[in-house]
Amino acid sequence: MRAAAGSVLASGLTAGTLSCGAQNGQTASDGLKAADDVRKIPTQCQGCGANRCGIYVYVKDGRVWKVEGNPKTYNNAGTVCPRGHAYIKELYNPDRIKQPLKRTAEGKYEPVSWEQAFSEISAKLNLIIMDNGPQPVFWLQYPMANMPLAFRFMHALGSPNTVTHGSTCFTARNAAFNATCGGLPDNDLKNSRYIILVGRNPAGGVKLQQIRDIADAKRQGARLVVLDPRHSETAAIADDWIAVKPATDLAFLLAMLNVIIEEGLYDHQFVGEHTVGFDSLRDSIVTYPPEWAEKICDIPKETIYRIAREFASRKPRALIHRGYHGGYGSGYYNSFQTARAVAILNAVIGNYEQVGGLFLPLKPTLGELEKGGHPAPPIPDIEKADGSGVPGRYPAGSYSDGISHAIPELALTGKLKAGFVCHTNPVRTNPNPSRVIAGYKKLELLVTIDCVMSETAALSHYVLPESFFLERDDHIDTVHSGPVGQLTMVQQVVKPMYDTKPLLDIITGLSKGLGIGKYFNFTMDELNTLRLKPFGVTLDELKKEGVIEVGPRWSEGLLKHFKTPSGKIELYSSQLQAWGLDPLPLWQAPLVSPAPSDKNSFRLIHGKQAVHTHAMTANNPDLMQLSSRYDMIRLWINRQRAEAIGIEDGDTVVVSSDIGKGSVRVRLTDGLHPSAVWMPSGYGIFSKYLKTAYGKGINYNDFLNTYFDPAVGHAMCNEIIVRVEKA
Ligand SMILES: Nc1nc2c(c(=O)[nH]1)N[C@H]1C(S)=C(S)[C@@H](COP(=O)(O)OP(=O)(O)OC[C@H]3O[C@@H](n4cnc5c(=O)[nH]c(N)nc54)[C@H](O)[C@@H]3O)O[C@H]1N2
Ligand SMILES: Nc1nc2c(c(=O)[nH]1)N[C@H]1C(S)=C(S)[C@@H](COP(=O)(O)OP(=O)(O)OC[C@H]3O[C@@H](n4cnc5c(=O)[nH]c(N)nc54)[C@H](O)[C@@H]3O)O[C@H]1N2
Ligand SMILES: [Mo]
Repeated sequence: MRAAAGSVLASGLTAGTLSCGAQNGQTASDGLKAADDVRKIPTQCQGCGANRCGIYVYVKDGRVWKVEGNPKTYNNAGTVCPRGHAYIKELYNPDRIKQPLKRTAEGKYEPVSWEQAFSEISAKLNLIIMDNGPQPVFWLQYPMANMPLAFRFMHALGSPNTVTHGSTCFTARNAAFNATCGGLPDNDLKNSRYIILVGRNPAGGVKLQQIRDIADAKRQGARLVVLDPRHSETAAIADDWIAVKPATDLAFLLAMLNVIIEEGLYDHQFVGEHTVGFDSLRDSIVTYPPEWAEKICDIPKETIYRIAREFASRKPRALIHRGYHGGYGSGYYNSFQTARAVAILNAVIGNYEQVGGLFLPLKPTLGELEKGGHPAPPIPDIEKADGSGVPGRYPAGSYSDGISHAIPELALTGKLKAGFVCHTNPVRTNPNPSRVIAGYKKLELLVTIDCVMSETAALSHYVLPESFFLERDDHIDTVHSGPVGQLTMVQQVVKPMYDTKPLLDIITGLSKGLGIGKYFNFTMDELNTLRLKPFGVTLDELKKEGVIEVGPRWSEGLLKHFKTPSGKIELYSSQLQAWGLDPLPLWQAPLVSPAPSDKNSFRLIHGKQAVHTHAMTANNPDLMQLSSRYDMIRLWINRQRAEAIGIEDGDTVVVSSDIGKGSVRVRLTDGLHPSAVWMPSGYGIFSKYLKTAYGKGINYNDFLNTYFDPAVGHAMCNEIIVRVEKA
């Protein structure tokens, strides 16, 4: 199935400039008058958690005016995506929280002083800990640069329950790479000559550097192959768009392995020297020839043979991208196995630590607070309440990420009683909202730290407003990915507009009444100065430059020892075997499938649009205006399937699953596998405090049951069957 380009929207690299000045009738192209007071301050964009781009923010006559990319940052190299341009304007969004809030008995919110909020929260938490110990306390946070502050706070209280959003995003992928090569590799896209993306769409799930690298590689003659049931923005520039049936990539990949091994196309020397378990893999893979796979993944066997041979013939400068969310981050029952197959395919062609292949990035190690006389609290030696990384529960799950969508379940059973939610919005971004709401409501104490009244904030006992990123300094960040070790930081650009505080001040304020004040007796400048010590860089220098490269820089062949039990890449994993999991990648059918006899039955899949971040930018007036102007809030449906049930382009349909129902307009397209409907993931805000976003569109989580993958604990967020009917 090959179709006309299905993308309606600009990809990340083609956004125009939206400036805050435009609100005042100015535009970015207006010339500067000599009398204007203009300052240009480097900081790090917070418009998403994925890129952390280095930016310059311009302040004109005291008002934030516009943003530019910092050319020195690896992740964006001088560019800014549409969200980055618009996000600075959130500073002036009238929906921001302007002072700490406390929920009243009637469910309304009244302003309270910081002192009152701190003393009431710590008094309540002290009682909960006195009765139950610290185990039922959790902290959930999108792991931005400030995450170490949360770890310190929770460890000081004695709780191991620090959790990230990972189980709804990437934990299946991470677990598989950890088991295979002992870490999460990066992709040397730029130097690759054959790039396969499996459910990865860097032009929609934006990574600016990756799009640039793919474009560079293509200019050098690389072939780009995109496996995606949908004609994504990246499929639009691919040499091959493989419209795989969703949830069945594993069959395609196993068959590729079969061809490469059976035909002897693998890198014999690399496999012999750097991997374990090849013989077992060869014995088991014989059951998965392309003739077997084509019936499952809906791609002709000839295509599978061709892609396998082309991929192997370009070795070692060929790669399957490590992936992110859409393909196998947390989507399916077989995501862990799918990610294992990806990791192993890269290994058999010997591309690890090779130019044009995968490499384990070298992150700079920041200096320690302890060295400055601030001892760390002991790390509690207790299992996590959610069972992540615990044998017999979710053995391959990540102990450091935890399982975010288990929190409401643990609250319902009383295992968690109190918690902090910071910079994340589980009530909108976790599966099964009514269950999530029930769980969070059951907590004896819920404190949300956000800049706006998210759905989660709107359920909390206390809402503590963090200063917007342009109003604060954060913990220094190491560059998120890539071959270079860089430091960047969120730096204050303007003074706080309201009675808000940066996270360190919030935690310090809470710590006093909790008897753990001794762990928070430093300022952010003192902390950041200590963090910089090993590099011979001063805080002033970093603040002036915005980004500084401190090494180490990855180069080919650096790594000789993988952090696995054998020290090699584990094609067969004895660790997985010991945990009672499949030690080799084996076919696993998806958990649910559309009803074959029901013409209205589809799998619901979803994805990012370049102009929105998760559920957090729908309330941005500029970005929401783009959604309206380009009519982006629509459910994609395959044209023939739609016509067979009397649905026309632009019709409103009712979408229903066993747990949810909603209506939305459709977009008919040839660019989607017939078994699926595809929903943009950035809409469906139901916090009535977010006036721009409220009530626009629907969200996949409304239709998704609460699932925990048995190996990793991830959410399996594409295991959804819906009925779609004309409204
Ligand atoms: N604009 C924007 N950019 C972002 C973000 C954002 O919110 N907005 N968030 C960042 C974050 S946290 C993440 S995790 C990444 C996500 O980055 P990606 O994982 O690349 O993005 P998604 O849109 O989630 O999914 C990519 C594609 O997976 C496809 N897909 C779904 N099911 C299957 C399947 O079974 N097989 C295959 N082969 N493909 C499938 C979807 O159709 C979609 O086109 O983006 C990052 N960048
Ligand atoms: N509905 C929906 N659900 C999803 C996804 C989706 O696209 N849509 N994607 C999935 C994926 S890939 C991921 S990574 C997760 C992400 O899910 P979340 O971690 O929940 O991410 P966001 O939706 O971006 O929510 C971020 C929250 O942080 C707040 N915030 C923004 N800036 C600041 C700040 O500076 N300080 C503080 N304290 N708060 C701030 C925002 O107002 C928002 O409430 O969701 C998963 N689930
Ligand atoms: Mo994500």
